[in-house]
Amino acid sequence: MFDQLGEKIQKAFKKLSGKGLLNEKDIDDTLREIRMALLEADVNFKVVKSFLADVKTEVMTEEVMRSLTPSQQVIKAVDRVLTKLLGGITADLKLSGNPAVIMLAGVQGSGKTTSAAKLALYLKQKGKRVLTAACDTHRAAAAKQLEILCKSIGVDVRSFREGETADEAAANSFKEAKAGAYDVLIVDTAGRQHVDEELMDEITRIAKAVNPCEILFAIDCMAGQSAVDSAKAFDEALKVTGFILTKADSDARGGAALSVSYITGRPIKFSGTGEKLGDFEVFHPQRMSGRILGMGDMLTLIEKAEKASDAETQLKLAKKMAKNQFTLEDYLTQLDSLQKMGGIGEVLKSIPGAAGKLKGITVDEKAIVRVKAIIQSMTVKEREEPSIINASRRRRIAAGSGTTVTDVNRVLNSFSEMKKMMKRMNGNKRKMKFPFM
Ligand SMILES: Nc1nc2c(ncn2[C@@H]2O[C@H](COP(=O)(O)OP(=O)(O)OP(=O)(O)O)[C@@H](O)[C@H]2O)c(=O)[nH]1
Ligand SMILES: [Mg+2]
Repeated sequence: MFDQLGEKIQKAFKKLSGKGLLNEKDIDDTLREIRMALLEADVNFKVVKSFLADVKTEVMTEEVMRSLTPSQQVIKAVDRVLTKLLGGITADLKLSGNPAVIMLAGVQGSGKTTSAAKLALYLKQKGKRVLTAACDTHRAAAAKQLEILCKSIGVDVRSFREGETADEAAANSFKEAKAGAYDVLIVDTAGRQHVDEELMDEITRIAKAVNPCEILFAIDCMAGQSAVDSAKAFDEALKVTGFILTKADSDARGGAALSVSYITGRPIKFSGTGEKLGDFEVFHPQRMSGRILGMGDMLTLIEKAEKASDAETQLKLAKKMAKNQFTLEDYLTQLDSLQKMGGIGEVLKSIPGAAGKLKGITVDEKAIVRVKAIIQSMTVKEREEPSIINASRRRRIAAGSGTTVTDVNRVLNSFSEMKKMMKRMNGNKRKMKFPFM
């Protein structure tokens, strides 16, 4: 989402690098470029004005630090102010109550129902027992949607019953959650095209009925400043406790995401980065700023790696590598982890310094799928002992995986190269953690 903005700001920084001392004009020129970049990203003009004033104050008052060049100091100042703009420190969910109630709110189509299910999965993975409540009584299809999503992740749903109003449905869900000893109740509500009185009235009644500890407003990044306006109106009527950025994976310009926290004073707690239920991340202002400024995002990458592959599997693999027993089967496991981390492109983007260098390079994510298909078309014996794969077996594997013999040869050759490399590294008594990192 922030690709263009990041590119433009980084371009402005580039002009500073190589300069010795910076004078006020250099700084003003840079700030002017950043101003353009922010306005083009559809950031609220009031936010832009305050942002630039803060950066200038930071830069002008900053002590000269020996370890930083003048241009690095400007970057650092921008990073600090941008982090503040995005909310400062990471805001955790504050769960309290028995069960703790989280209510989702937002305008129509902003991603409430999807986010309710994503949040349920997120909490389930943290060991919580979650019940979701479908309280969008206006559309029967809405309850069905939540049911289908939650079924796919093994989370219970309580849909509204015939004749219940939304607040009655919420209150009854609360009773059931309590009786069923659930830790968390997630309440999905109805959206409207515009924030109107009727919606406010209904949602206020729901909140009264279940007393949520968190009211999360789903803000659609693609809706731009109008999303910020509705967030503000909503917050004034019913205090929200935080935001979920949705569709952050889109090519939205990012203005809404950059303005909403400043305009409302409420933190962004999560971001939705895709349609799949696992595409959901805790929002870290510091890391997001680093990403926009091209400083990479190693922490998110490490977290993703941990999620994608458990420590035990990694340890087993490391041992196998040390003994030179890494097989095609293990290779397959590694490819799975890589895919779970969002593919090669995502991983590369998170590495500091790599983001800029990736421009114009297209990563062929389908290559992973092809390699996986090839290995999956091999027998167990072949995966353990690739040397037995002769010409006729290669033809069979190619046919089985919908690829060509040349593709199969390429996979086998690169696997054999990889093993040679591991052997050399073992010989050097050097440790190797992950073949892809
Ligand atoms: N790419 C992408 N799509 C998303 C994301 N979150 C939601 N969507 C999609 O946005 C559309 C609307 O999402 P819903 O969850 O139904 O939105 P809603 O706010 O519940 O909609 P109403 O109940 O009709 O008001 C669906 O097609 C979702 O798949 C996201 O983070 N990324
Ligand atoms: Mg919905």
